[in-house]
Amino acid sequence: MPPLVSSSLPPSLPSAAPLGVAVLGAGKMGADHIRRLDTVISGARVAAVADPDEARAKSLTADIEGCVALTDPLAALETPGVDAVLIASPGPAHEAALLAALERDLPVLCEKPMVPDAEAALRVVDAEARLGHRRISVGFMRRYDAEHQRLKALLDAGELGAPRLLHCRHRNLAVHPYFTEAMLITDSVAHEVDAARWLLGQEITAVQVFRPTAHLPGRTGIPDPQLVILETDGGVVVDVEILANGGFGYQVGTEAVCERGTARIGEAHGLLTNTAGRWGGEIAQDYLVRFADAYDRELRAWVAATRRGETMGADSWDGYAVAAICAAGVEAQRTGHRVPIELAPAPFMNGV
Ligand code: ISE
Repeated sequence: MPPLVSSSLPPSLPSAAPLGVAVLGAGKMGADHIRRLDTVISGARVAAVADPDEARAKSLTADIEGCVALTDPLAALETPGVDAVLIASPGPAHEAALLAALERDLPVLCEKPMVPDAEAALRVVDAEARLGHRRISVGFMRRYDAEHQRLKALLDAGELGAPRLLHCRHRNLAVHPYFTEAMLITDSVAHEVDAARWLLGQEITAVQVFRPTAHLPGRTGIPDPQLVILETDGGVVVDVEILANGGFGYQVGTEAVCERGTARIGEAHGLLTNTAGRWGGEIAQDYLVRFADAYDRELRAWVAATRRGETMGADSWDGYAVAAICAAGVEAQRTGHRVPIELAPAPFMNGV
């Protein structure tokens, strides 16, 4: 495989014009990105939106000048003035959209998971390698969260010595009725898988999942919470508490235990009050609120990088690695066994 270069301008982008973005998927995440691109991020405009629900696409784009609302994602990629693609459709639709974007040599920001299964992820990695330059950035937004960035800088600086353990907790208020037990790993713990690889600069080599035997199934009947143990090639153990239906709010936190100290992020956000002999604070109810700044920073970085002809953040290899590790995680969840992970040979140098 040829080494991939990351610098190649989008084929159709005139230098001073805003980056025309086609947004595929206008659900919760897509709608938030459409708003962000339209009102928060400079240097870009929403040129097309495609969603199977045409009425929804139309209502979200009614006030956006020059934006077309469509049902067909391929038609969105072909819309005049589209220079780049933001994929926010459900995971199973990602592979076709990514391959179509690569065929047209369009830069892509793809929401996580890049694709839900490892074989499909490898097909995407190979298609980008054949193209010969990087076009894909994967939207693991924690890499853009200020607290996660500070933790990474601290670990990289080595001030606390080598990391030994990461304790992670990931608690959702509630998940949709369509959420399956496997999605606890592929949709939720996927974030910790990416964050651990990125924070530590190490690869994950084995996974084990502990499910409570005495549980009160939530609305979805998912045994909740579960404990996922990841081992890395650098000898670090990462434990992840994943809670689907916590019922009180959205909490994401990590504590690194290192040779000479510990560091913790994700404790408290927002307003803290002191009154009537009590102190208290607010818990964000949702990832769109908890990580709002991270999403803003991520999109700003993507637009700027794309305008320079570059990609940023997690790449397609990271997308593949997370898919493969999560597939092993689902097997571990199903069997109760420790599952070793073997990644395919990397077709090009990657971020880890
Ligand atoms: C959701 O898709 C996300 O990406 C959230 O960040 C995560 O916390 C949640 O569990 C997922 O379902």
